[in-house]
Amino acid sequence: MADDRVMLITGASSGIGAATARAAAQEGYRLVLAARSEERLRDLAGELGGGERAVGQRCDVSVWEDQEALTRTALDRFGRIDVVFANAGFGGSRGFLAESPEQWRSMVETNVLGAAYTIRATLPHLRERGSGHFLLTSSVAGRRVLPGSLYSVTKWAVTAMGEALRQELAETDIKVTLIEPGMVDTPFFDERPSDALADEDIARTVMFAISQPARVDVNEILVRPVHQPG
Ligand code: NJP
Repeated sequence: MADDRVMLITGASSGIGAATARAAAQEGYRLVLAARSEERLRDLAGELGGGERAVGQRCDVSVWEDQEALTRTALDRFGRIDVVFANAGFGGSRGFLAESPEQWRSMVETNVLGAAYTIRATLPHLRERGSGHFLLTSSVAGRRVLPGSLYSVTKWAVTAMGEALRQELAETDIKVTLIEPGMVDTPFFDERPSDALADEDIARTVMFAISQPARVDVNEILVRPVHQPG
């Protein structure tokens, strides 16, 4: 229907983002799906009803012009954005001599700047409407420091970003939620972990946060698999 709520998801081509898209579609959301893998987005948008229900758009979150274009597509296609899920991100090997300087740049630009750009591109619309909901995927690693982990540092930045945004928007009806997963079995890992959460476990936490009454703002949700100690 033309007035169904709209969720924009970055990092929607796999894992947590794709699972959340499926869960949200079940609840009647129209979807704007963003990532760099166009083909996967096209397939997922098709699976979720295509045209009137879901659109996929290539967007490198570290590129401001891509983010502006993404918001434009959402508004041109659906006329509104109710929920913004800034979820794109990736990790790498731990150690301050691991990976390469280029990999570090890309990780910081994706995980930190990318989330900030998503907020910046969509905030004018949410402010104009006076309502809406931002969710940012941080991590358990954004709550505790992991040895030698620049990834953990980027997720601490995302945790701070969520709280900074929440405080900025506290005078409005716009909500902000940090999603902080423990280990989740997704393509995030080159070798798939055992004893991990499933992507749909995190999708359910997102759906929980966005289905609360208007007066309730769930600020953060940290979810570990039962056997994860740290
Ligand atoms: O991993 P994966 P998750 N621009 O690899 C996209 C956090 N997290 O679902 O661009 C735009 O299946 C990439 O798409 P593509 C994690 O840090 C995870 O687990 O096509 N998009 C894909 O859709 C991340 O923030 C665990 O390659 C970009 C998506 O991001 C979020 O959960 C634990 C992009 C990654 O999907 C989703 O990761 C935790 C770019 N520049 C936090 N770069 C875990 N899995 O255990 C990547 O605490 N993407």
